[in-house]
Amino acid sequence: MIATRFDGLSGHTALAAATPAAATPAGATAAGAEPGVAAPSSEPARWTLADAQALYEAPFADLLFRAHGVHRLHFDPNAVQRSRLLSIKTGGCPEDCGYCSQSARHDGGVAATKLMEIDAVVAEARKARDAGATRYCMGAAWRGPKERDMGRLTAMVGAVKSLGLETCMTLGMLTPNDAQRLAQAGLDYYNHNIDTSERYYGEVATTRTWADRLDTLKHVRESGMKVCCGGIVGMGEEAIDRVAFLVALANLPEPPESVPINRLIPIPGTPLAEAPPLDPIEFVRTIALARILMPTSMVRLSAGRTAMSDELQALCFFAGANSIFVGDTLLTADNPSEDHDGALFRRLGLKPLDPPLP
Ligand code: SAM
Ligand code: DTB
Ligand code: SF4
Repeated sequence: MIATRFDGLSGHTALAAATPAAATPAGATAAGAEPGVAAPSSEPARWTLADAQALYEAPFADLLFRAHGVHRLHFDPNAVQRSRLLSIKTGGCPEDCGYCSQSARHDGGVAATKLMEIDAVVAEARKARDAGATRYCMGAAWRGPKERDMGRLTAMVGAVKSLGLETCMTLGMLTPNDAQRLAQAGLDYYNHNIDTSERYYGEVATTRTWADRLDTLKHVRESGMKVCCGGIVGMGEEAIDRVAFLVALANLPEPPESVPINRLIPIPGTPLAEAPPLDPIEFVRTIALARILMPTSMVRLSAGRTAMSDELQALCFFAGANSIFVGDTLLTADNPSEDHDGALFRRLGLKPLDPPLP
């Protein structure tokens, strides 16, 4: 167990207020009685913005101690899942997300391709599995899938799953029927990010609303698939937007099982190309808060690692991140090399984390 000398965290008023059981080791409060949450017996726990903000703004050591304690309660802190991404349909997207290289509305966006054939996807997935990935995420630059694509997509899910990989897709907005068909095909997770706070969303994308994103998440949840939902930080938002975005996720009727946290990769030609870089300490605070608010979810250190030092990534793992994307490319942007990540795992004594059994 973690040393108890600084367990109370009571020196910081705001953090103490969010930690009613001050004598309890940080993070050791039973699930279902999460600190700072008024939890009426039959209702799901609800985080208030004020309690979450107090955690986010706490002294760094207190925040990290608390987040790491929560992390250790639910996960092996020395195990990190390796996931792999493939862009199965790139570019030419009609949406205007200000961060994205794949929008047809931005200058210099990547060239548009057609939906990949199943055999080509399976060949890539097999290579990823043989290189150690246990989760395979397939992304398409669409507003949403078209009826004519659904047959190929569902067959693709079955073929990739039969390799023994956990499967995830991100295809844009889904109707209830789309979600049910993907679920029936065996898709484990659907990724659909709320990306930022409701307040800031309109600064980032105008061709759809934050509420549209929640509709798709509802259809995914009702289909029985697991929800993968996170966002991007470093888009010029305020700290309170980062807090509000995580509170929104934690307060969903059921929090997402998977929470990707992306740090903006500035893409030339996009509206966010010149966004001021986010302070790395703020980034770690975001990861730590995600871990505390969603104790049993996978917190995925996603886009932006190429611009992060090993030390920053080590802090993110300590704060509760337990998945990364491996391989030289994400969807369209660069990612650290497998050699670099292998060395990072060795330096930090990390081992691969297998996905939990269904
Ligand atoms: N078209 C689908 C959609 O919007 O739901 C899926 C693809 S989209 C590329 C998936 C996520 O990747 C976005 O929601 C965003 O969080 C992240 N992302 C995209 N471009 C990024 C960038 N330049 N830097 C960091 N994250 C990015
Ligand atoms: C997510 O939140 N991050 C991944 C995954 N979901 C699909 C995508 C990151 C994309 C980074 C930019 C690019 O490669 O174009
Ligand atoms: Fe299209 Fe998705 Fe990129 Fe937005 S994030 S422009 S929806 S591919």
